[in-house]
Amino acid sequence: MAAEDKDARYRRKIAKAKRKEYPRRAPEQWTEQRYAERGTDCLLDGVVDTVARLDVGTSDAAEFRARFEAPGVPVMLTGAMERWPAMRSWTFERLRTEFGREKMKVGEDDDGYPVYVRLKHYVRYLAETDDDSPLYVFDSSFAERRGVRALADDYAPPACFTDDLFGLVGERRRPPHKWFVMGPCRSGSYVHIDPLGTSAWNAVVCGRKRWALFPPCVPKEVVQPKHEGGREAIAWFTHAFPILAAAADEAHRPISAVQRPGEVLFVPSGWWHTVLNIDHTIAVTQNFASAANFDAVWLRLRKSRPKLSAKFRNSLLTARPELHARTDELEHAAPIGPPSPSSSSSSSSSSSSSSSSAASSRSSGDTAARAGSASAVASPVASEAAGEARRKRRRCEGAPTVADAAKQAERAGVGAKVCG
Ligand SMILES: O=C(O)CCC(=O)C(=O)O
Repeated sequence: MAAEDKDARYRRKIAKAKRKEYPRRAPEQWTEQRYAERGTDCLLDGVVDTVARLDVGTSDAAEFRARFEAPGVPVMLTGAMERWPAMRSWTFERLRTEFGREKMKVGEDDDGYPVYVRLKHYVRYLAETDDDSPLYVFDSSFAERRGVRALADDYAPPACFTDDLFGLVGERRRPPHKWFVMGPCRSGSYVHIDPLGTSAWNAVVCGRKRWALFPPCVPKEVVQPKHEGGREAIAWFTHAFPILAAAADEAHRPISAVQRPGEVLFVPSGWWHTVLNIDHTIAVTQNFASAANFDAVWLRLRKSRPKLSAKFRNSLLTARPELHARTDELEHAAPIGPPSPSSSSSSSSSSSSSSSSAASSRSSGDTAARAGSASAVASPVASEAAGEARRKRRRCEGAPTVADAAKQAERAGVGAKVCG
């Protein structure tokens, strides 16, 4: 094909993907805020990185569980990706040359169908785009598609995350749980809570990601205030972040981190989070159910996926009898905590449409479960205790704050870092 035709084809394909994902957005609206002109440094405005680092080379999974997973505290793991082939082979150039003809998911149309773009076109778009909040590859089925599944052999979950309870129901039945994530600077994920009470890890191979996190007790209307620019990560960081960073209630101030290549962020069950890519970024992220978030996961699953929850429970009988017994203890428990299922999770991989969100990609086929997770449960027997738990959540009592995060970080020997 002549170069001119190739060029026209590339433009047509990108325009078509954008139209499918945001049918009501005119082409000129993609750049109307002119964020690209402000440069990268602005994307780091106001960041004080207070998330603790834990070097997996000098600590073990037990330390991670005790200090971070059990109490539900975010942490950045270092030294966990050194042996990943991905660290050498996931470059934009190699992805283009080796997988250029393969398609990756960049969103969903209004009917929930995936929108795909060939990698060779996406890599060019990533390098050239001036879009305010560009299309974002967020692909949960890459490991099952013949053309790109080799990518899944290029990494392995860090040892801290080997407790993967949904694996018990089999690959075919389990909810989507791994995503290949790639996007240019300014792309990102709008504030959301991950589905089904799961926790997540997110590993960056290329580029930097800016994170803001809030504990589960912070109400939706606080973390998702009305602001200019739509439900885009870049608009949130530009308009909502500065206001929240100065919130009178310390618990409502975002906990910030800048994640660099080779770092893995642990996002505990029920935590709100939003991400802005500072550079062109490649990452992989997985959600998981473990003994630590079991109550939250079970209660969400039972409510939103009755058939799957029955299979899950069955599989626990032999594999994890103690957790099977826990489902009996939770028989009369109801999930408490943030948000109604439909409102809690509206992550946007690149835009305002909730149907095109990172969270919706994560929960495809599981829309009802796209829920705020509960990290605490109402006791089946003690309604008084449940009431107290609810009151505590409202007050964010005991929840880690920015100050706690800074202390944790200091203990881990990194202290607070000012970026940008
Ligand atoms: O890397 C990102 O954009 C964040 C992903 C995320 O928040 C999620 O998968 O829940």
